[in-house]
Amino acid sequence: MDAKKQKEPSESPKPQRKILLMALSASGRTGIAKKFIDETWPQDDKAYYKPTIDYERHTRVICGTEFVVFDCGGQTAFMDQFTGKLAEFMFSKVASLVFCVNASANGIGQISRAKYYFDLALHRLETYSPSAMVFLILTKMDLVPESLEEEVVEAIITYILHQVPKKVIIFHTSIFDYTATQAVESIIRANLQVFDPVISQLNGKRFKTLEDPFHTQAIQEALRILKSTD
Ligand SMILES: Nc1nc2c(ncn2[C@@H]2O[C@H](COP(=O)(O)OP(=O)(O)O)[C@@H](O)[C@H]2O)c(=O)[nH]1
Ligand SMILES: [Mg+2]
Repeated sequence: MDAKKQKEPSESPKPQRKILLMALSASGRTGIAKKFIDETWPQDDKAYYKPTIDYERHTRVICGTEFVVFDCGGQTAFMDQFTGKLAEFMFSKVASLVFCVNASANGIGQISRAKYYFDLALHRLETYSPSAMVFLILTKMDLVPESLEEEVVEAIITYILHQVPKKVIIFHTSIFDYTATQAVESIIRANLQVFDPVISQLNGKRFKTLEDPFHTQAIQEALRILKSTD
C-alpha cells in the first residue's frame, strides 16, 4: 500500500459544539466550566478558582463530539467586548449559551446588570447563531435559605426572563452537591441530542428543579447512538 496514503487521516472531522459560558464575575461560571472539562475535579477545591481574564477556551471530546467551551470573563470590560467588538467571533457557530446568575444575596444585588448582559447576549445570539439553545443556571443555591428558595428562584427567573421570547432551559445548582454535575450532564446530553433535558415551562410561574427520572431510557438511547456510529 502507498505509504503516503496510509498517513492520511482516515477519520472525518469530529462534530463540534461551541458552548458559551457567560455570567457576571464571581457567579460560579468557572465552577460550571470545570464540570464540562474535568469530571474528576473536586467540587469544593477553592484553589482552582481565580478570576477569569478575557476568556478561557477548553475542549473535550464526548461521545465523538468535540465540545469547545468558552469560559468568558465576567468583568464589565470583558462583557462589553464580547457583546461589542468581539460579538461576531464570540457568538458565531454557538451551539449553546449557558448563562449563570448567582442566586445568593450578592448576585441578587447585581441582577439588573446580569439582565442587561443576558439580553445583550441573546440579541447577539439571534444575529450570529439563531438556532442555539439557551440555558440559565441559577448558581450558589446552597447560599439561599431553604425557606426562601422557591421565592428567590421565582423572582430571579421572572426578572431575568422578562420579555425573553426564546425558550430557556433552567437549572439550579450548587457546587457542593450533585446539582452542578447534573446540570452540565443535561446540557451535554441536549447538545448530543441524546434526549431533551427537563424543560421548564417559562411562563414566569412554573419551573422545575433538575431531575433525571429517565436514566434507563437515556442509557438505552446513548447505547443506540454509540452502536450506530461504530
Ligand atoms: N457557596 C457557593 N460558592 C460557590 C459556588 N460556585 C462557585 N462558588 C464560589 O464563588 C467564587 C467564584 O466562583 P467562580 O466559579 O470562580 O466564578 P466566576 O467568576 O463566575 O468564574 C469562588 O470562590 C467559588 O468557590 C456554589 O455553588 N456555592
Ligand atoms: Mg471564572
